[in-house]
Amino acid sequence: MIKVDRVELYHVRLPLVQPFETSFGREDARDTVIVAVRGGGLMGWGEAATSVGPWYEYETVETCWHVLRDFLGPRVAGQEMSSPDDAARLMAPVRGHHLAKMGLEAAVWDLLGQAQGCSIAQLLGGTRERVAVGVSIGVQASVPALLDRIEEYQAQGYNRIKCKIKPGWDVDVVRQVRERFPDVPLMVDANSAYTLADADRLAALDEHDLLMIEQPLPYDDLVDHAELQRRLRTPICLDESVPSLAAARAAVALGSGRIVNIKPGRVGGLTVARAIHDLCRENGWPVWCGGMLETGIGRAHNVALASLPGFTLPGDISASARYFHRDIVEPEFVVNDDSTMTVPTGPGIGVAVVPERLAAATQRRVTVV
Ligand code: NPQ
Ligand code: MG
Repeated sequence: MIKVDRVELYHVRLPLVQPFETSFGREDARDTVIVAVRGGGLMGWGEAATSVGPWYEYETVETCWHVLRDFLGPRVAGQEMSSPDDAARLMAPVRGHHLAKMGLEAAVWDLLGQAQGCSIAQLLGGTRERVAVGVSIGVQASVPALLDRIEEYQAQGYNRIKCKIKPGWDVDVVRQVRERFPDVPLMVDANSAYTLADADRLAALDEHDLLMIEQPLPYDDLVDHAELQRRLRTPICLDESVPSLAAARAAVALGSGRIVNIKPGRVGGLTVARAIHDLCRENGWPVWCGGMLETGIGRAHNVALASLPGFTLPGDISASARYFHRDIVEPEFVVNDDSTMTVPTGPGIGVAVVPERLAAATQRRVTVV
């Protein structure tokens, strides 16, 4: 049992080493909200991996700030926690705002892990010491630039490659990637850039032996995803279409795909993320851990989640250096030369937040008592 004395929010901005471009836009820096909870002389850390605009998710830095400061923070501050489920229960009356909820729930996981001397992977029931990882590559200026990028990442240890696609940057690009790298474990992510009217175009990807096509259709259209899956040989992986356990159940029932990308932020916490993992496992759907360009804090929670047994496909969990000149945690996350990442074993997130680096990246700060 540990009492949360206070909740602190940090709006953090870290420049990206290269801009990241998807079908929904392009960003040069990461703006996220870091959440700290103090209690029992300890400090737990979480990340609401939001962004400046409502493109990937409807949440933004401003909505996370507002909802954490005015609703979620006050519900958790001053309360006794015996398990992270207590935090999830206290936050449940707030509808939606999953990224914000994950930030605070994750901080409580870290706090309780530290108090109990357990890593978050241990608390979750993780079974792996290393998790398989890959790299997600944004839309590039040209195909040769993309091929160079892939080569660069392979040299850094990444095996599985994910390319972002959008209309005008899809079948032809994938064909050229396949010609150059015939054996690379390859997948694509459309971030909802297509409709069912593009089914033939997407079916043209079938011949390129992709691991999966991620989120081809709109985020709320499980029925069309099911229809598209019937027309494709390549497995569809759902990302944006699975914001909750209920949505995962619907997707399985409808056959809207065959794989789920689980991001603890998108689903509103590690507790729900684990429940979706369990459901998928019972139904024979492999899962993998997605990423939202998190700092080392969110990254630590992702790595812990990916140590669960159903995470049988490589995650979008890359080294800190893939995104940032310098991460705000120590040690930074690195990729091993067999395309794995080692799960931290220390208490809580198992890495230390470096106060000077956090301070240097902080745009504003507020305390919720
Ligand atoms: C995805 N992530 O799987 C997301 C998309 C995403 C690693 O491909 C700022 C800039 C925030 C880009 C959050 C990866 C973002 C972002 C999510 C991209 O769909
Ligand atoms: Mg995705």
